[in-house]
Amino acid sequence: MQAERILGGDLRALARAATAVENRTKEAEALLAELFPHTGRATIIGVTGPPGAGKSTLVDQLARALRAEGKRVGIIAVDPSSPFSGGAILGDRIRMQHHYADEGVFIRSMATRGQMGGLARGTLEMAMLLDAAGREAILIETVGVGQDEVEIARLADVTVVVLVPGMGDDVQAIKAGIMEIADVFAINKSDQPGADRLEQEVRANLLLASDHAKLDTPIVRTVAQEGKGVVELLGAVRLIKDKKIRNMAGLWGPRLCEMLRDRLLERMPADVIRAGAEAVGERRRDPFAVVEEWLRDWYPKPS
Ligand SMILES: Nc1nc2c(ncn2[C@@H]2O[C@H](COP(=O)(O)OP(=O)(O)OP(=O)(O)O)[C@@H](O)[C@H]2O)c(=O)[nH]1
Ligand SMILES: [Mg+2]
Repeated sequence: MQAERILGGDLRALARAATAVENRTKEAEALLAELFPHTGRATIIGVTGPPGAGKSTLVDQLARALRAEGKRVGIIAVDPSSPFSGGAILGDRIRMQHHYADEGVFIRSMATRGQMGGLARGTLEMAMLLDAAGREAILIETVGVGQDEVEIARLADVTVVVLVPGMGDDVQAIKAGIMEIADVFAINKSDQPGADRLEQEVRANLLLASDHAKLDTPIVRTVAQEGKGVVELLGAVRLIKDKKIRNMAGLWGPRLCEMLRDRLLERMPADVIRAGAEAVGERRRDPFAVVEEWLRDWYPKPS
């Protein structure tokens, strides 16, 4: 019933479902199961980068560009609840408010629940909901600092890493984490000095990457506040998506692997794992026997 309304584009049903997904209710799980056959169509674009780089402004502009093409958009703002970003979501809400009158843009935020990987899972489920609801493009904003953000970036079909001029040393600092997940770089605030230098630095970093395909990573300059470079950015995102689809035979494989693994592990009580590790650590048992026992006890073969 609710699923039908969501598939039909009912906004109130979607908003209610989004809240249920955010709160991880049993109903949400049942609903997502029902909606699942209708997922896999949306383009999921991750936008990540350091605090204040202009991610929200850029997401807002991308949403506008997509709306201009008549596409329906979903935005997920991930709040890592870090001390840096207190109030970031509120700020985003205010900045993005002009979309609220437009039913073609649906905005939701996700907050950390404290458990490892939980944020990534919740975000994937929210994206699945929006996908089923007919949002052709889903934009996910995360602050690119921690592990959660790297995982969320992996959920996206295409990940845009937003950098800004004048943060030379920071490129070094964040390189390990987000340089490698970038499919496209946006050098935002290109109205400020230092864009040339930053582009050179990013290129130099790409040369060091072990993955040679990374050498072709597009670098697009943007001035998000003025909407400059946004159409070019969207073009680069689409090219990357097409390329990935050709090379990887679909983008959902790895994502679903993660999801299934996640679900499976969730069924395994943490204290059982801990007790097993302890027994192995004390050399009372060997690791192979412990795993065999787990498989027997927790994942029995259907008889
Ligand atoms: N000069 C200049 N300022 C910009 C540009 N894009 C965004 N800004 C400003 O930069 C500030 C931060 O922008 P946000 O879009 O909130 O940045 P963010 O990366 O989403 O920030 P957090 O979510 O808090 O990490 C705002 O005051 C924007 O108006 C740009 O291209 N040029
Ligand atoms: Mg923001």
